[in-house]
Amino acid sequence: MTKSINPGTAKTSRRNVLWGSVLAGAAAMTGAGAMSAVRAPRMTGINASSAKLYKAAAEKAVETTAKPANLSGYTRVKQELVAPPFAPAHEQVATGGPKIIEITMETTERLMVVDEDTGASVWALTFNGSVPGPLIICHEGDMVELTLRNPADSMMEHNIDFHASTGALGGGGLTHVYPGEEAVLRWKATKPGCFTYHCAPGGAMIPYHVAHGMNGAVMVLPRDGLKDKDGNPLRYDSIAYIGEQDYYLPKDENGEYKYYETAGDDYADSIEAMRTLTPTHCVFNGAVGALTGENALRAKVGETVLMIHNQANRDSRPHLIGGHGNYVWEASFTESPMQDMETWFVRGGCAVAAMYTFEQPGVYAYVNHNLIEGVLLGATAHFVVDGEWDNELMEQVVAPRAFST
Ligand SMILES: [Cu+2]
Repeated sequence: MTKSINPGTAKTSRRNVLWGSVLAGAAAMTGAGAMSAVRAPRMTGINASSAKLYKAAAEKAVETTAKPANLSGYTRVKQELVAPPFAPAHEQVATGGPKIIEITMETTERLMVVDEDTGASVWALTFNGSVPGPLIICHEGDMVELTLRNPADSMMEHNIDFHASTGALGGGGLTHVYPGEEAVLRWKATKPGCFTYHCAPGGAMIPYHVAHGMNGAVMVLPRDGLKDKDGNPLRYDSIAYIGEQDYYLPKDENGEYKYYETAGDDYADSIEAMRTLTPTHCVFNGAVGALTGENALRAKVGETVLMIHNQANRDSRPHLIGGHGNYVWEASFTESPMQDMETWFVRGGCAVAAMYTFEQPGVYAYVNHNLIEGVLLGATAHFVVDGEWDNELMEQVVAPRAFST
């Protein structure tokens, strides 16, 4: 793939148009269509219908009788985003009035090894270089103000669709940035819960970017924090932010994973692999083993962990082996949490929060309890928990021994 077929390098006059996004969206479609004409001839129809959607959404956004947003009463703060599995510094209960939370993300394209054993690799399309992209945390009533930058040496155009936001394709129509461009989007967090965000640059490029890692989560906390069904406060000691990623990595005629020189080179092969709907990998945080062994998550007996599980593309069923979901917010923080669950459900295109207080030391595997995906395809993380064993809860009464018949 050369940059010349990347629509992002084509100069247009789109910025002469108010908001820019009408043509940006349309250009994205044309671009994706042009690319697919070269690499995957049957994509045109899909891209054309997506183009209509983009155009309609962006036109709605540019209807200019809209009043300017009233930003009085908001305090501006910056949130330093950090790489997963960690969470940015935040308050569990909001102090003061609503905030405008300023964040910056870069759309970074980078070659990542997905499985060292097989050499499987992917040109990951990322927010800030990680799969998943960083966790963003705000409170209901805050505004998130994102500066989205696409570095000049990128091969592709990118944008972001925040499921937590309202309007204009979740911001997808207003954040479409070509290499060398930046855009700033502000949206109000009106619904409390955990939500996916992902890149959605149009047509077949939408699943292509999402299946190459371009997704992450926002947590919108209630202003007065999390509560159980009786209204009692629930607090956590730490957050484990886990992004589940399904990859569809092309193989050669010998069954070996293919290597590509540049981001986007795998486009036609990937589309073909994606059409099988059969992932070659389901991994946590980008790669096999990203959260096991030396990279395992850590906790102590008595500590409460909030596990945030993001899956932008596909259903999942997290299960903490040896533990439970004491409180699980499968849908939103508006609903009372479900309690004492063995396995919970993450709808594809969703992020879910589950809270657990460790009661025993040891290694806990956190898996997708489709165990084929959890074990064979990679969706396993480990918590290593220190502390005192409690024989009341479990005891090996007799160690394995031969028995006489
Ligand atoms: Cu993208």
